[in-house]
Amino acid sequence: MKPIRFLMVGGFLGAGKTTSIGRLAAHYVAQGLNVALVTNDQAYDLVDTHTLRAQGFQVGEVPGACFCCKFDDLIETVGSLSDQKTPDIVIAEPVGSCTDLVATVIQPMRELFGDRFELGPLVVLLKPVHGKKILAEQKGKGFSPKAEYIFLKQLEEADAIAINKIDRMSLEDQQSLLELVEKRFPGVPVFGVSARDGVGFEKLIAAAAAEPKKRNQMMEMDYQTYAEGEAELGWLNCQIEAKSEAKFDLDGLVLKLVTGIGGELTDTDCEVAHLKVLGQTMNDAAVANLVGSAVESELSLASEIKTKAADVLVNARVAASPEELEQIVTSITTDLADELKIDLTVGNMQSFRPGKPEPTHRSGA
Ligand SMILES: Nc1nc2c(ncn2[C@@H]2O[C@H](COP(=O)(O)OP(=O)(O)O)[C@@H](O)[C@H]2O)c(=O)[nH]1
Ligand SMILES: [Mg+2]
Repeated sequence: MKPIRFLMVGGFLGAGKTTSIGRLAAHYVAQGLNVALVTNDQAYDLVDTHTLRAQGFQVGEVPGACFCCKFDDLIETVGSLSDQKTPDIVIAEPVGSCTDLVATVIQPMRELFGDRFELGPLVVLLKPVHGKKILAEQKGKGFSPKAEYIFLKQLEEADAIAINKIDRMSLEDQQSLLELVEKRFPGVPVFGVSARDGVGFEKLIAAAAAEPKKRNQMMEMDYQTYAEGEAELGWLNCQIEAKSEAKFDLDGLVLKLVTGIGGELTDTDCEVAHLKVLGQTMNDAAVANLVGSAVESELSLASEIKTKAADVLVNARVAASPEELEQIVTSITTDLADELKIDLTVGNMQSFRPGKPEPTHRSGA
């Protein structure tokens, strides 16, 4: 049997992985290939899974911890995607606070299941909002040095680095970021791309088709700093049931939730890594995102509908304690329910700090 090509698109929280994977998958489908996707998160109820399924893709999910700690679940999920028709390509999205993926996922897959999988390169997206500050070693608000350690380790292990969201950057900014990356990671292919509008995407497609680089040894990793950096990011996923006698604007609701929660977090000096809210009905969906405290909230998927009922999912990853995060999400939801005259019932609250990463396997070479 022909091996399944296995690709991962990595990068920090909010870098544009889900957006890129959707575009990459559409490219392979247009070539007549059978594509399946795998999402991953520390918690359950993932916005990304819904976003990619809404685009018509077959999506498996590995919730509860990152791929490296749930290696067997990843293999099983990929296996279940083959139930109907074996995919030609599987594209997996690792958790945006996860790193050391070559040693703990790609290399073990090669060693243990080399007959089933053809392992592709690790393409990592650079998130400019936080990347510029971290690479230029600027002082000021943002993440702690331990969270920045994860950001840099993700880039260090990349086979190729794609600076995403160039549609929002001047040519000068693109050039200076490119130079910072080249200086810090010499020899690694780096290019600019916009996953949203497709500019430069042919370079990402080419990078994903390339052979992974030969590694004589795995990246050095300080698991203590990694664990502490991850634990500084509070995690919250919850559901909100929205109901009203009169129809309400679904896009307005998801955007107001993100803007309200994001505003409160920024006011309390808690750096947002990624806050996303999905609102959906049987047939329609709206998604709003915030990817940093210094940027604006945005509606990334408009439903353009008014409805009397919707299911809402909130996924927040923020440099804040889970208690603080939960309190802010709950109080903003209560305020919005009053303001918009909608019943908003919060349920299935999961809020925590990610536990210490304990990979199932870690390859030495
Ligand atoms: N302007 C712009 N926004 C983008 C681009 N790619 C992704 N985004 C937005 O960035 C946010 C996070 O994207 P997402 O794909 O969910 O990031 P992930 O957390 O890495 O999976 C969303 O609002 C996207 O619409 C891009 O190329 N340009
Ligand atoms: Mg994502």
